[in-house]
Amino acid sequence: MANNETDKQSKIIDDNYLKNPNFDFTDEIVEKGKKLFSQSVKFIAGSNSMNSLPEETVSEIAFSGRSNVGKSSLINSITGTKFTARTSQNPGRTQQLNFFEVGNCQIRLVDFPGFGYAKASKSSIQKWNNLIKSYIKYRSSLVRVFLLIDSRRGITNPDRDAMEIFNKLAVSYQIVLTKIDKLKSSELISTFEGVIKESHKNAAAHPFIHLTSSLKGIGINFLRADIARLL
Ligand SMILES: Nc1nc2c(ncn2[C@@H]2O[C@H](COP(=O)(O)OP(=O)(O)OP(=O)(O)O)[C@@H](O)[C@H]2O)c(=O)[nH]1
Ligand SMILES: [Mg+2]
Repeated sequence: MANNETDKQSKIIDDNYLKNPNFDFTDEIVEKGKKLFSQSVKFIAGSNSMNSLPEETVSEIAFSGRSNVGKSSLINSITGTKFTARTSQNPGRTQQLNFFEVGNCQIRLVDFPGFGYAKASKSSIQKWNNLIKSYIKYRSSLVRVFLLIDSRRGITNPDRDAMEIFNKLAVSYQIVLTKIDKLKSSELISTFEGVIKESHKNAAAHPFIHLTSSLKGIGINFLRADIARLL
């Protein structure tokens, strides 16, 4: 992307954070986020059934969204590691709930399988969806769900289905736009505005929407800060 495009994009990001009435990232909370994720991160469990989940001893933050939206990449970016969560060009890489523990059992990040992955068999899609639903419904240590939306597409029907489930279960979720490095600034503005408008109609949606690029490291410190707030 040309440099002036990058500058324009940086301006949109500044405006998103600085002019948003829900902006409340102090230097202190940003530092707390950085410090949290300067610690080591380890994979502790991969679960494909409710019976095999790790014990609920630590608060958990889940990363949900369509297949290939960039969930595993975002976890790697937040934790500052390249290979903590496995990523792939091919949708359907993550096939179970993967749990990563940060620091000395301070918080866990949970990498979800993607929903809406057409190539998987119907029975495995059903199984993953049921597992995700049960996990969200019954996991009392779950403190926040991030719903990742590909900024090139904006909110699509599978995302709407997920939002409806979160609303029904009264699970607090927060939208994160991913891969913003792939958009021109004009496209980013129009997607962003559309997403804000639609998300405000959803009771359980957190009013602050993150703009991120795992590739370029954009928006990652604010995500770290929002996670650190939940400790
Ligand atoms: N340009 C760009 N590509 C990205 C970004 N984040 C992820 N990708 C690419 O998108 C593809 C999918 O990324 P993953 O992180 O594996 O996506 P996922 O949501 O975990 O996918 P599933 O596990 O299949 O549900 C990979 O080829 C990544 O390199 C980003 O910020 N910018
Ligand atoms: Mg994945």
